[in-house]
Parts: sequence; C-alpha cells; structure tokens
Amino acid sequence: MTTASLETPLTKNPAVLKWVEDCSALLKPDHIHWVDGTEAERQNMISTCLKTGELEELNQALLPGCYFHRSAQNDVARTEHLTFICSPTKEDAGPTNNWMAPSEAYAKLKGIFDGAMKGRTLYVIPFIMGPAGSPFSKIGVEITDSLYVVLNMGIMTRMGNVAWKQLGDSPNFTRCLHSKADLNESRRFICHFPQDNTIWSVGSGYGGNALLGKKCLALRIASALGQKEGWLAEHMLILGIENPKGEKRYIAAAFPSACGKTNLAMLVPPAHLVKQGYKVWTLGDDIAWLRVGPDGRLWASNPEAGFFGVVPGTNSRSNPNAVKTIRTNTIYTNVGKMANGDVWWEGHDNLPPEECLDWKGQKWNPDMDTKAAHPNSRFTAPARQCPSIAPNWEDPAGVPLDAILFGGRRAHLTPLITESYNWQHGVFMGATMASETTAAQQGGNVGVVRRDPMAMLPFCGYNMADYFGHWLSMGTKIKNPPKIFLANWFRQGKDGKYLWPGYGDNMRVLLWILDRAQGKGASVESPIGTLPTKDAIDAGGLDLTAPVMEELLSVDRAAWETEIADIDKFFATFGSRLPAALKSERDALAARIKKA
Ligand code: GTP
Ligand code: SPV
Ligand code: MN
Repeated sequence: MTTASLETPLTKNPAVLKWVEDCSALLKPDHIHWVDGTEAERQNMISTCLKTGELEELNQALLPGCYFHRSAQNDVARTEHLTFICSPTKEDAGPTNNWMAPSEAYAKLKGIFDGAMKGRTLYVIPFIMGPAGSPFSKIGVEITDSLYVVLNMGIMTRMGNVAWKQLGDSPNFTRCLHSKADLNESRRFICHFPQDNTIWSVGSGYGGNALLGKKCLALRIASALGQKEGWLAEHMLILGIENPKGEKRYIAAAFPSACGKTNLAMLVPPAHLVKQGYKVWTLGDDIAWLRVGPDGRLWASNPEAGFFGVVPGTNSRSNPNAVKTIRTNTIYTNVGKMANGDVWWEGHDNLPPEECLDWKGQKWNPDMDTKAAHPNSRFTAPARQCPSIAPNWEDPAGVPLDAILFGGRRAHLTPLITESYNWQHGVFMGATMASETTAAQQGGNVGVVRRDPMAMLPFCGYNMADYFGHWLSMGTKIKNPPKIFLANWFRQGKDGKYLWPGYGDNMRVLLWILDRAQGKGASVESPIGTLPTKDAIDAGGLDLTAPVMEELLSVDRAAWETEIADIDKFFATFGSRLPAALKSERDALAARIKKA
C-alpha cells in the first residue's frame, strides 16, 4: 500500500495502475501526480520550479517563454560507463555494451530507489515516441521525481492525455522508472531490460540519462525491438532537399554525438543555391526509425517532437534556423547567464558579456580561461518552431530515403565524401566508422578516435555483431535501397585547421550525393569507394583552392593499412558472431589498398 497522497489517476489502464502502485511502494513519494500535458499544468510546474530554483526565468522580452536550468556539476552529459544493457546473457549485450545480469541490476537499483522519493512528488508521464495516431509509434510511461524531466519530456515527446488516449488499456508500453535520488555518481546507473521492455535510471537528471524516451527508449530499447520486428532505430537526422523544380528528396545521416546532426538537419544553403531555388527541410535532428515501405523503398520517421541540441557554437552563421528556433519556449541548460536575464555561450552571435554567471553559477568574465557555458550545454526546443521544419515532418509514413550518410569527426584519413559500391559495402563503411570523442560523453577523454559503428556505439540495445547482421538482412528486403555514403566535415590540414568550410556549405556535398543517387554526378574510383572528381563538388564562391580539394579527397595508402589493422582488432572482439559479409568486405578493401 502506498501512503502517497491521492490524486485521481488519469488512466484506468490496469497495467499502469499496478506498476505505479508497485513503484510508489518502493520509492515512497509524498504525492503522486498524473501528467495530463495541458498548458495549465505546464504553467503550474514552471511556477513550482521557479520557487525551488530548479528553473530561473530568463528575460521575457528577449526570450519569451524561455527558462534556464543549471544541472549538478557532476551531471552534465551522458555517462556511458554507467549505462548497462541488462539482457539475459552477456552475449546478448555484446562486447560493445556494459552488461549486468537482470536480477543483479534490479536488486542493486531497488536498493537505491528504496525511499528515494520521500518528501518528493512522483510524476507519472505518459508519452508517445512518434506522431499521435501513427501505427509505428511506441508508448512509454516514465515515472520521475524531476520536474525538469517532465518539462523536457513535454517538449521532446507527445506527452499527456494524447498518450493516455492512445495507450488505452494496453499493457504494451515501455516502463521507464527514473529518480534523481541523491545525484551521487557512485550510485548512478542507467539500465535497460529489453526483454522486459523496461528502463531503470537513477542518480542523474541529465538529458540522455533522464529523458528516457530519447536514447534509452527510442534507440536502445527500440533497436532491440526493431531487430525482432524487422526495422531499424538509428541515431540519425532526417532532411529534405527541394530542388528548383519543387522536387523533394530525402537523406538520413548518422554522426556521433556532437558531430553535426542538428547543424546538418537545419542547413541553410549557400546564397547562390538559395537564389536558384534550392530549399532544405528539417524532419529530425537526432533519431530516425527506418522501415521498408510498400513501395520497396526505405522510409524514415522522427519519433521525437523537439530538439535537445548542443548550444555552444550555435550562431547566425553556423545555424541560423537553430538561432530562430531557440528564441522562444526553450529550456537552456548549463549556459552562461547574464544579470539582465539573457544567456551567452562560446560561439554566440554577441561578443562575450563583461561579466556573467558561468554554468556553475560562478562569476565569470572573458579574461578567465574557463568557459561560460559547459561544452555540452543544451537547448530544449519544440521542433515545430524551427523555420525549416518540413510541412510533412509528422507524417506517420515518414519520408522515402534517397541516401544514407554515415560520418565521423576525423582529423585525418577519411575523405570529405565517399560513395559505397552497394548496400553491403555501405554497411561495412558504417560498421567501421570511427570518430573523435566529444563533450557529449562524460567520464572519458575528448578527442580520442574510437570506433563508433553507425554512430550507435553508446545506443545499440543488443549485440553489435547481430546489429550488423540485421543491417545486412534489411538490405535484402529493400527493393530500391538508398545509396550509402561516408562523410567527414572535420578533416584537417597540416596546420590543424579544418580543410572544409562545413555548415551551410555541406549542401554542396549533399547535391553531389543526390546526383549520384540518380546515376549522375562526376566520380572516380578509389580503393576505398567512389569519390567525386576534383571538380564534381560545386566550390563556386568558396575560398577553397584546387590542392585543398585534392587533399580533402585524398586516400593515403599507408594510413589505410593502419586503419585496416585497427578494424581487424575491432572486428576480433565479436569473434564468430561477426557476419561473414563484413569480413569479406574487409578482405576486399585490403586487397584494393594493396593493389593501389
Ligand atoms: P548530439 O545532439 O550530441 O547528437 O550532436 P549533433 O550530432 O546534433 O551535433 P551538432 O549539430 O550539435 O554539432 C556539434 C558541434 O559540431 C557544434 O559545436 C558545431 O558547431 C560543430 N559542427 C557542426 N557541423 C559542423 C561542420 O560542418 N563543420 C565543422 N567544422 N563543425 C561543425
Ligand atoms: C547525444 O549525446 O547524442 C545527444 C544528447 O543527443 S543526449 O540526449 O544527452 O543523449
Ligand atoms: Mn544525439
């Protein structure tokens, strides 16, 4: 029996009622609140947060509807070393995931959850991943003691009555249990139980650790579901490109955390292409669910309703659409805050303020060698506010893909763009992708190259070797598969500077990709795949010399031999579970490099 004060549940769903009853008996909250997702409720929650300090009001003249949140200093990014896939066997989780036996994980976390909500309110958040009414949407219910989580979930998902209605009496929902508990890192665990459709997260209030619909449900749990049901849950943005004739084509792209998905998704083309009539439409910036459509093409849809984006570096040159999106109704987490209620971060349009409070709440000025905003500070903003949001972004069917783009942050080695020979070679490219680590992961070094297959290293909910197998088998089900490419916006010259201008100019590469997808575009064969000829990518108006373009597209044989040795080490970790097709792609690559 719970002693929590009573509020009439907003659902009669027996499975939900029983589960909330059980959780409440464990967590012992003072009060239970059933989230309805109404505007009145949201305003009440904001008022409460302003009283407790969980939120601070920003300058409402400059930033209407915007609030500021400072997280605990030890809780500013996902903690991959504390994230577990608790499948029945270690082999099911595979060598790239941390694993804990389900019984051990449940027992350990029960100990931490026990009484963790004493003196607090337990919020029951119903939410939909995917558009309301879509047959492909998944429903979750998150229990949390964090109002910051509720308010963020309200932006990132379809939350409240709409979800209660869609769930009805079905027992089919992801059970997401979250408590900040005491925010102690030694008692922080993010555990996934794919076989139980359950997530338990404790000890963190941060984004991907606490907004359980996002990475936990829509990637880790969903990837495991997708393997069973024949679809893919991917760490991908989705964008549409409209040509001057009004024809729209779609690309999905997987880059690791803080490697440019939000920026590419909201891309503004260079002026001369805008003049010609090109437009870019945003459909999603972080997660895509991919299914084979009745037409034999691969269709992508975004299960989220908002953007949880990296703040530093966001300005009118790098991402004007994001700048406009985050002017209203946005929650800013861990940025710099000025006395006038404005916000500032490294890479802001405005010059640094003479003085402000940094993300830790300490006095800061530009002469200090610390940063005002945490490098992983984030905005949470409704997707519908984005000026480039596609009119069809909530279409349940999604959009058909012409191309899939994999990419990483690599100072050396991989060219600006490489086209795969076919689906299997493309899967090999994705499976062997590597990238330098960023501030989006806590507890590791920044800037270290690591293998991050399909940008899913921290997000795959089952054995990565089986995930590769699933990708390969999807290829046999797609009659007209999208072409697969590998991009690198981050290649550096000898002076350590980026060779490629990036951002809006990435449009030039996207146009070559779309040309190739239609059997056009000048290309040249290389040992690693098909490359653009040195003048195939429109460089008009760019300050980019021919030698730089050559360097961007160069393939260094010795460096690729070292790369293959490293791929071998990575593949060896999967033992006999690695699909033979990937081994043969590796051998073919090695043979081509040797011959080159
Ligand atoms: P997550 O939300 O963590 O999944 O990140 P993301 O992949 O959406 O990355 P985002 O677009 O927020 O970009 C992260 C960082 O990369 C920012 O500091 C950007 O300024 C920088 N960046 C994005 N695109 C480019 C590019 O084309 N070139 C260069 N040099 N930097 C870029
Ligand atoms: C990422 O790290 O890839 C993010 C932010 O998109 S989080 O939601 O914290 O995972
Ligand atoms: Mn991400």
